Amino acid sequence: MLTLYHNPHSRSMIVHYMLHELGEPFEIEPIDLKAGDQKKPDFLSLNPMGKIPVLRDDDVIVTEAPAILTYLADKYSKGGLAPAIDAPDRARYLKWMFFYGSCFEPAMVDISLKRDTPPSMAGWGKPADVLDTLSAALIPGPWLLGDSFSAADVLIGSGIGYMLGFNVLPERPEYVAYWERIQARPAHKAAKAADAATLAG
Ligand SMILES: N[C@@H](CCC(=O)N[C@@H](CS)C(=O)NCC(=O)O)C(=O)O
Repeated sequence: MLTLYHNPHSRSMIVHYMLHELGEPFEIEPIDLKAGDQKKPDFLSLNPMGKIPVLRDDDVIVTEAPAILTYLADKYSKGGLAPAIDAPDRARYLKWMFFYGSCFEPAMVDISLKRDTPPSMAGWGKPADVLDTLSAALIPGPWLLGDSFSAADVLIGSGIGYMLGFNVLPERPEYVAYWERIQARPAHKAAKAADAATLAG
């Protein structure tokens, strides 16, 4: 059985959405971030970083959202959400799975804090280049791999939605249209509805 340690107001919503795309049964272990559940010894034994998401797959623990999505897509999507290991698109797919943590997130922090990290020191270079790289990948779309929706869209699409919501990402038409396409997916609607029901108590 798959168990997601989850709080709807956190990055674990990316994995929650992914689980709905997969259609695989799973359980939620609620984490109260304000109460500090993520810093308690039992939780730290799963993830010493004291952060969610954490996924348990029977005896296997996976942490870090991009790693969890990569794991789930490879193990459970029967090729539906990740190109096969020898498919030509696998390289492009992996690039986006790594781009999220190594370029997208740090660039968003730079923009949010109005911080100028020297581009030659930063692995993500200039935030403007991150924005333009995303734009070029999303035109014409509909997905990062063209016509094939993949776990990379679950990851990058969720990040784009989150950052548009926080007014960190500029409202470029290609970002807004992509986020609308993600939100129109039945799995995204189902994940959102499940979180809303939990929050309503
Ligand atoms: N690099 C991690 C980031 C996880 C993360 O920052 N989680 C936040 C919630 S969005 C968290 O658990 N914060 C609680 C804390 O730092 O105490 C990933 O991609 O999974």
